[in-house]
Amino acid sequence: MSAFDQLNALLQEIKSAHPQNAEELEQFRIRFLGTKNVIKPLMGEIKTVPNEQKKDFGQLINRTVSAAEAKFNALKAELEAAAEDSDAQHLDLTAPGEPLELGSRHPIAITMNRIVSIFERIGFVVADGPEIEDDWHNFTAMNTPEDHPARDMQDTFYLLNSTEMLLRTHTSPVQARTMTSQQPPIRIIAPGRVYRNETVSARSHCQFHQVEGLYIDEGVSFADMKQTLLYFAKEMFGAPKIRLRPSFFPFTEPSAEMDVWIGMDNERNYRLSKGTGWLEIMGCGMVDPDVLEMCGIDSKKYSGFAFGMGIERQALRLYDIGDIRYFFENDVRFLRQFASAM
Ligand code: 2U9
Repeated sequence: MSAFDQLNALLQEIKSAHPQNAEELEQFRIRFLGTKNVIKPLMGEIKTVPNEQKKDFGQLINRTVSAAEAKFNALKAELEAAAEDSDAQHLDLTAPGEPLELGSRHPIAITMNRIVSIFERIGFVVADGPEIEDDWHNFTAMNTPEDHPARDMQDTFYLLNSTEMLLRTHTSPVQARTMTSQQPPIRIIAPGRVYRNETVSARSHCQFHQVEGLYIDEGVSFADMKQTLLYFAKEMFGAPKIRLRPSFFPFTEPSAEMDVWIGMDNERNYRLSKGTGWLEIMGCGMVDPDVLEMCGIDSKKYSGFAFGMGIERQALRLYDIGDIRYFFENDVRFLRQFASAM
């Protein structure tokens, strides 16, 4: 048989081949495409072919090799698709699922949610507002004088040297926005992140969280505030009693600091209360009539109380954490410890 005929026979064989499985496909590959394939020896035969047929012979070689490659690739794809199909048919829908990595709530969120839900139970609704505020809502409406140190560039983050726009220093502008957009009764709780230009240390940070509350209606009194805060102290800390000490804030008059009784019958409470049994929790007071008027509320008809507390400080105590910076590092070895606290 001439080299021509042998090649043509191989080409026919390639075209009609149909391996049924991976093993037969491998046999096909070895025979036609392997290092010792059957086409190779015929390539050497080109020297025995008459000159005028050399070109045709070369082309036939190329066609045979190409046909082998094309057939191999097509059959390989076919077998792989069939294997996938049969995998799908063997899908065991009753097999146990892959376990999912569960995240956990951040300790600040847990603490904030606890505080918020205690006030929600007595009719407060959550309000929120922008973290980038204007000077009016953050300071002017809150009765903060022009020369108050909080307004200083040293203490507050202003945007691009603007004197108008800043990162809110408390959540109070949320209450100012509510008062300018609706009339009493107003009973809101404003949780959120606030910013102050402070050196970061174990005790302070340039960002932290607050929950503030505001209640305005006809005839709201200091006694209403005391009773509301006592309810909160009982729910949050299981405290039997509270104590109010005189204080000062530009936006409330009179103003007070609230302490809760945690006692000192164990070492931890003795240490937390510095040997007094009292733990300082929040500031509070009757909303200054000037603040009401500035936000469009008639101070002769309405009165109200407000309070505010820092969340980090509560969470540090609640979980006995020694350094505020842990809250913002997002180290999972720290965060994982609150997985069951919700
Ligand atoms: C309006 C009127 C009054 C919110 C209040 C405090 C007292 C207070 C601080 C505690 C430590 C914030 O976390 S802290 O830095 N806050 O002591 N906040 S009364 O008074 C308001 C708010 C809004 C319209």
